[in-house]
Amino acid sequence: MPIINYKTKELNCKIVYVGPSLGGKTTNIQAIHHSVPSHFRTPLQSIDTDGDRTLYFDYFALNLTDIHGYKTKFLIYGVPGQPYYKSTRKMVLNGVDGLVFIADSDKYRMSDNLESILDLKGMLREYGYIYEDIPFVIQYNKRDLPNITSMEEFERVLNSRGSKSFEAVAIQNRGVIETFKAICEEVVEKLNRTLASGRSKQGSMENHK
Ligand SMILES: Nc1nc2c(ncn2[C@@H]2O[C@H](COP(=O)(O)OP(=O)(O)OP(=O)(O)O)[C@@H](O)[C@H]2O)c(=O)[nH]1
Ligand SMILES: [Mg+2]
Repeated sequence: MPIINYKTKELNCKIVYVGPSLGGKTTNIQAIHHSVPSHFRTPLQSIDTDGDRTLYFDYFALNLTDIHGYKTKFLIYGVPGQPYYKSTRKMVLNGVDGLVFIADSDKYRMSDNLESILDLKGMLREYGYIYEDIPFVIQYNKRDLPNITSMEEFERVLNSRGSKSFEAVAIQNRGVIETFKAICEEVVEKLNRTLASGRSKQGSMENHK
């Protein structure tokens, strides 16, 4: 649920990049951050890292133009993929409005992809969220590697929801923006529905005054 302040006409949407360790979450977020003009975004904070591995989380905020007269901000987060950092992942997932699952195409990492998506579903359940209700996009990253999982297998094993999915080579900036655009569109669509129902509720309350 986005944080909507009807009084100040501001709203914040939280998009979280999830997926197995070393799958390419931070690489995606860095590429998106780089592609946005600096006056639209805050500096990228990669809080606590060890080489390529995120130990806490990545974060930046993107200021959008108004949506329905609301000053809208997208808050972009990347979690640490290593199984050990579950409590941090869970904390970052609190209040999520949109999810991007970054899968690793390396054939030998299929079990890690699966473990990661099950871990995600478990945490969402613990929060009382319904996985199928949250805007969700999948990216099959590292398509440049020699031994990769086929798209058919990926779709069958990871994409039970039939969500939008994209092939990517994040280190070459391929598929990164397409994936980000897709999740933004899904989040905005849901937001439009939320705002429309908020307006009709407000209207019916005013009618009863
Ligand atoms: N070959 C290849 N390597 C990639 C690609 N995308 C990312 N990498 C590399 O994979 C490694 C891990 O990428 P990160 O973006 O740090 O992975 P992460 O998902 O943030 O990992 P955690 O923070 O541990 O969860 C880095 O060395 C990247 O350069 C890709 O498309 N192809
Ligand atoms: Mg990372």
